[in-house]
Amino acid sequence: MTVSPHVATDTRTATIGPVAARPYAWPYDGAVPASRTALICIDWQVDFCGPGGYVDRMGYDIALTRRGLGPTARLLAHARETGMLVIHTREGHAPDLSDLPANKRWRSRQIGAEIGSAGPAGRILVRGEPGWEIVPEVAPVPGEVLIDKPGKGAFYATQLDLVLRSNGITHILLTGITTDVCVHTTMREANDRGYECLILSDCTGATDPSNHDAALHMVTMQGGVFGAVGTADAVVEATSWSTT
Ligand code: C5J
Repeated sequence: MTVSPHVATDTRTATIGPVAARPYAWPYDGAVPASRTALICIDWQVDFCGPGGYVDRMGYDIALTRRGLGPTARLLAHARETGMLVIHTREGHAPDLSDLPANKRWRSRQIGAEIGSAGPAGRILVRGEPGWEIVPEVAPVPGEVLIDKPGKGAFYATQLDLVLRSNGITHILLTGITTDVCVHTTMREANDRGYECLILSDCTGATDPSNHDAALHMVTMQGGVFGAVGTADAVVEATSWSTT
């Protein structure tokens, strides 16, 4: 994991909100400085959206998981311009598979894409392999945070919470794949820790469109049980600047 100082390079400061979202205009507290906001890009790896990767090997359509790449690239540019903390996550296991639970390995074998086995993009879901890399469209730039995780949620067995708190982050924008698995798990984990979350519907994707829709719908229950659902354009439109 690489952490570099979160330094503003501009005399202008950006504020985000209120963002048009469901079921409430985000955030709950009206607006938030970009400096207290993190954009988390979850698992935009070849294994989840590239040819020959894990999702492809399982027989799912990678067009579904690639659908959010364009909007995410635009939102990334906005996050960099406004001074948000940008965090990228990667799901993967040590080359000796010592951090791979037996049941996760067994299940992947059932669907013909055993984690750790050799595939067209290298060993499936193994750190350091071509399939584990983030795709070029949304690749990290120097200074951005990288979180390597063995599970679905980005908080489990990682330093994510420490990084967020050390940088004064209170609000989180979520992009990535897949909507119903790693993005949702991370949103739930973040929400339970008190972070105010917005998931971007156009910056996510699932291996099954109805799962994508259902995952987003779940967020809107109970007045926004895990946060709210918005879009990249709505975040950009809700950004204002002031000069200090
Ligand atoms: C999955 C992920 N779907 N990144 N991982 O196994 O959502």
